[in-house]
Amino acid sequence: QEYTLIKMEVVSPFPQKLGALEGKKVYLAAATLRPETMYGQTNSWVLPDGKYGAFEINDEEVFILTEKSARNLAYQRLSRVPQKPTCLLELTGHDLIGLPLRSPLAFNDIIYSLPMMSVLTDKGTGIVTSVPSDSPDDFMALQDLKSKPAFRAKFGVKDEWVLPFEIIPIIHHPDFGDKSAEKICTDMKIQSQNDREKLDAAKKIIYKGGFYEGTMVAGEYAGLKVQDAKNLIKNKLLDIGQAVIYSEPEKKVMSRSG
Ligand code: ZZB
Repeated sequence: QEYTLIKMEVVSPFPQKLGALEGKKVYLAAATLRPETMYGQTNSWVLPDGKYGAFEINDEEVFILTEKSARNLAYQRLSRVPQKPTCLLELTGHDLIGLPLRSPLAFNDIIYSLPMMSVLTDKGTGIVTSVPSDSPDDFMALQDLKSKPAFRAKFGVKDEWVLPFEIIPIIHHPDFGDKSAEKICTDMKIQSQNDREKLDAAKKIIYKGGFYEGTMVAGEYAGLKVQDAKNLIKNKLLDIGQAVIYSEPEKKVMSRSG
């Protein structure tokens, strides 16, 4: 599986927990298959109890991600010491909640790192960027945080990290319109981010239509088919140094989308 790693820059000053990293360029590195949706990012997702680390990519740059993904990166020439991940700081998802981020292409200037229960720490980097316009999982997880003050309180999530963030139309989907994730979650009466079976079905449907028949309605390539815009946007992010390619060895079990 080949992902695009989006470099979501942690905005300084860092909180105490990340104090040791001050002076470096620190990024949450989010693995995505949908670089064309980056305009609509509203937050990033971490698993609260997940284990993460701050790994040196070169002399200046540090990526926060899982150890497993740091090891894979080290074999892809993305480590300060060749083939060896070096960890400056061990962290948990809880330490990352509330970090202010500046993310490539996002229309929102600053977005925040938030908890999501379905983040898998053995897939990608364990850091996920959230595009609630086009991802049913992201839509429901953001909805849960918006509609349940107790859920925010449980993880120390401040209102201003969540409530101001609206769904941004990015892709026109032939069957589901400009906010396809919201539409399909409503149509399928999905209740929460834990509605696993329905969310997997919704994701499959949205993926297909969005990719094969979707049209960009935002950003530099508005008007283009998603199929045509995808690689242009991905290559642009790579060219300007705001993303890198990350490959993951195939697992025995296929990923949910096949
Ligand atoms: C932004 C985005 C926008 C995504 C969208 C999807 C969609 P797959 O096919 O199962 O491999 N993802 C990445 N890593 C993780 C993880 N560790 N745990 C949970 N989710 C993760 O799915 C790849 C997608 O799953 C990635 O692409 C990422 O979310 C998420 F509009 O990035 B995506 C219909 C989906 N739309």
